[in-house]
Amino acid sequence: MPRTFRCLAVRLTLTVAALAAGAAVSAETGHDLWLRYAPLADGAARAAYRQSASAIVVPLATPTGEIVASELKRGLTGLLGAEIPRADRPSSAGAIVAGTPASPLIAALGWTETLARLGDEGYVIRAATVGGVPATVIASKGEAGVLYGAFHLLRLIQTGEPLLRVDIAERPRIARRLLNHWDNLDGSIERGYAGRSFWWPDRVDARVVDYARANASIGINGTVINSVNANPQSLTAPLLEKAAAIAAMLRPYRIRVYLAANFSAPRTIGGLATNDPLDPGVARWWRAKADEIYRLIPDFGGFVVKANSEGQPGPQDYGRTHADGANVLADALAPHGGVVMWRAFVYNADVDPDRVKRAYAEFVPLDGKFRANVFAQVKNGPLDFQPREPFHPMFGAMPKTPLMAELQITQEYLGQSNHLVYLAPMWKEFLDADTFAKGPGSPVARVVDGSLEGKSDTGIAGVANTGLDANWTGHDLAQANWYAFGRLAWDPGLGAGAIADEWIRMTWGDAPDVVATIRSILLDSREAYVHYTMPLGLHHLIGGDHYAPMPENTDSRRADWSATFYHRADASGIGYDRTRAGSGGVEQYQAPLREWWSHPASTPDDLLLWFHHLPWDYRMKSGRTLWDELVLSYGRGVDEAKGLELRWATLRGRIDEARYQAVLAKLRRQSDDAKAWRDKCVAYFEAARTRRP
Ligand code: GCW
Repeated sequence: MPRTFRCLAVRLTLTVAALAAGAAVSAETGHDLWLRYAPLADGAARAAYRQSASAIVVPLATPTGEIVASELKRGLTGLLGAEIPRADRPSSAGAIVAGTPASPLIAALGWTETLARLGDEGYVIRAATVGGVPATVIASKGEAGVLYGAFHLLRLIQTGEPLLRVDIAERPRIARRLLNHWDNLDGSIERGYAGRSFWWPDRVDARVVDYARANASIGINGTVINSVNANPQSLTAPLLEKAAAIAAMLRPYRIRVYLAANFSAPRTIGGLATNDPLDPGVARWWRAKADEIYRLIPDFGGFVVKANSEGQPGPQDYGRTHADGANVLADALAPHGGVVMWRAFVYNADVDPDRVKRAYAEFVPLDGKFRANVFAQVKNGPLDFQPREPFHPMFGAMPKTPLMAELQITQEYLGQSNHLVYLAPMWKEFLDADTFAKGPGSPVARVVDGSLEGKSDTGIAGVANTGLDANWTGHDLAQANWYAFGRLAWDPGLGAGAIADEWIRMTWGDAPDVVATIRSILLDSREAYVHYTMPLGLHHLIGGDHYAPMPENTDSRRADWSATFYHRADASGIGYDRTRAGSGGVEQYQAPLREWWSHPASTPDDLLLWFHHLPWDYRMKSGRTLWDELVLSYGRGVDEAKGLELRWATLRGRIDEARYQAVLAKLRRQSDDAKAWRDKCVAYFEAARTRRP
């Protein structure tokens, strides 16, 4: 066939394929996230589900019950392409019944014991006979569980799971599943790459409702609505009233509001002469402030505090400890049931020459000194949200203190909203990492969920990647990270691939080839990013924007904001020596990790230069020299980034054109940026390697 005809034929085939895909190719903005409820493509499946969805019965006359009913209606109507009516009781086969044992319909099922075991947020979804007719029941002891169960049921349909003989029992493994918004009161967002804030300075109501729905659908039950670099004004009466109005909107979705508090509030907004946590007047001030907050927000969650970190005020300004500081706030909140999440993101230079050792050095000696309602909030790694870090050694080292894990959904150091990096594999690496705190089989996930050390209050926080951009997250594929965070917070045992599958089916469609292609793109993206930015355990090769490669960065303000401080590349070699001969960072890990990571041969390649400074001709496990391996990795990353783009290009006509093009443009940029990373880093290290000492 002559070339022009061949092109025409290909184009025609594509058009026909696009038409066949029908609704799937209509323009989409991404606003609907994974709650698009697009009609199921498979007519037989639609018909089968309609048999199981003849009516919606929600005997729960509360705001949450109303949300459950309207979400089921919206979801089922969209997915099944027919109006599903609401009813007071099931009258024909196939009703969907959702409620708590407060309703006689649910109480009559005799499930009380099971529901008690699953708690207020847990639920069952089961086929049962209700009022004499076969039904699918969503039941929970609490309203939150009914809400979560309703979203789960919709997810079953969205992902093509059969409802016949359904028998599901779920409960969250972690109690507090929070988003942290680094939103400033002027509407800007620190490290936000998807537009301005929807809380400040003025609440954007339509956004807030959809935000609440999205979070409820993945089990998020709390949100910190202002930045940890907290403006003390956040705790003044007018802003507390704004917070209360937000809390009122989120409450029926079972999301509690928390606030970031500035430790200097007693002085700056209270007019006191000091913030000294041991001063009785300061303690009184915090108690009165807590009382005021709870009058406005009866279910207020508590405070997150960044103290004595990056210039923020804190108890050390008065010669007091982090425990003294946390406890004064904790005592004020305790009568109301609130908690303090005291951040362990501290790295004061006088504590230790190695930045990654400082938080452990300051906090671990305080284990047992915090009030029961204090969490230490600890980032996944000891540096700062790098593309790859070993887990933070505080996990497993503070058996008496609840530790709230802090993950970053916004991709500050991971390409921001330009690069696709699906974060679930990275978070799984963290959650599955064995701390050896109680011998082998002591993963971080079991520290965080409390089971390893018998902790009752548990939590995990994700720094949000949302903003006012039409698609919420800037990059359409970054929505997957918000989704994955919620799913892992609910159950850290879920797999990154399984979560990706769910998200893709709900967000893009369920044609097997589409799912497989997007899945492979997502799952390969994190390792690709590591390869072309910071391979072999290198870290912090950036400047102040935390985006572009800047291995030459030597920051005059602080050595530990530099790149050279970490890679230490010169003619003798490259990497940060954290063995006993170096900074001794390995000592903060339990045996046998500290032994393994003391020797290059027993350190995994992908953390090699995190723990070791090695000569360029060091022989890697592959047989190659370190230098060759490094260059290879940069090149591989570039190829992999290109591969993401090429695989995406095969989706043309298989998904809606608007999002197809938007993502393609981002992946092209990513592919170009990957080359820039490779070229800059390889040239820089080559020069360092060959420079005469
Ligand atoms: O990652 C760093 C960021 C800061 C941030 C800080 C923190 C909110 O560069 O922007 O401040 O961490 O976590 O406190």
